[in-house]
Amino acid sequence: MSTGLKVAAFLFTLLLMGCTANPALPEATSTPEMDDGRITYEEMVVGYSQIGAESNWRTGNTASIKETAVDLGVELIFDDGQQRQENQIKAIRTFIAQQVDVIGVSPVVEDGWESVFQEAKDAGIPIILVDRRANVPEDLYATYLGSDFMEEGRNAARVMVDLLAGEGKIVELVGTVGSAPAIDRAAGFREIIQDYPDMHIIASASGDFTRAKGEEVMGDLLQLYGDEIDAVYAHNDDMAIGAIKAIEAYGLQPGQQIKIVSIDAIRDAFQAMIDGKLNATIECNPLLGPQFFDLALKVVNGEPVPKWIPSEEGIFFPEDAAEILPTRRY
Ligand code: GZL
Repeated sequence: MSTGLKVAAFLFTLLLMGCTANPALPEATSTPEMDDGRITYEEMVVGYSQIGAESNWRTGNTASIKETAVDLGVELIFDDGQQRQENQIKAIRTFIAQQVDVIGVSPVVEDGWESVFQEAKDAGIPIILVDRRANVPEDLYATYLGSDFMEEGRNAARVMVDLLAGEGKIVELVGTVGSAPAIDRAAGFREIIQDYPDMHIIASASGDFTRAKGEEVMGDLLQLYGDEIDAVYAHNDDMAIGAIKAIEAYGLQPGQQIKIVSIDAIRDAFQAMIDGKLNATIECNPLLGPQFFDLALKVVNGEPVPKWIPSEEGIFFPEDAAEILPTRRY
């Protein structure tokens, strides 16, 4: 049967099956019958090196990757790096030995990847950076799918300027030291507040993006600065929620006596805004599964892709939280 007839037969079969593609999923960019050397989702083997399970954002990100693989019929080999770079490097080497078609990785920190990425390139296996960037030459990865962390930091600062009317003392809860979001969210925030001489970051300390560490570090900062603190800038909602607990334990009212702005827009942040304990959350979208596998198939099949696909993201405030919360998926 000619290719044209094969395609017609396949399309007719789809019509008979009443095939309704999941609208949330990318359209398959190739079909089994179009045997032009390209592979299909069902034929693709993907190795994925995830950072860990440090925050609700991360668990939402992992769920999106795993659920999309099942929906598309992709063979996914998934590794949880438990927030340790050496575990991620080991996983990438395993994927190379297993000769996967493509590797997805969310680098826990920006530096230290060049050698293992070169090994993947030498093995002919493309790498897609997901969520976080790595400091490597551009020829060592196919594309980066993730947020503009600088803009997230700028947006947090713009909200903070309004909240404090341009003056006040801020403590900063920093994400994982050396990670792209921590570096850029800090830089973006400072880029905006440098124009407000009466706004000062009086202390920065890392809560490693976790709730427990955020509570611990905020408790230490309260011991040092107490009610001198006007506001908290947290690089993610989980650390902000930890800080809320510490502020209440200290005897102050979070969201009222100490303003709080954070990033991610997880469900618990919406609840904290409803409770009047958080003043704003900047969205950082973890639901990257459909885009990731769409990119992976294109890269494996040699189709051109942009070097960066930025996520679309918003800003959320308490007055809208109750209406939006039921719609949030992570
Ligand atoms: C951002 C992501 C960050 C989240 C944190 O894209 O890398 O890591 O903001 C998560 O919640 O731990």
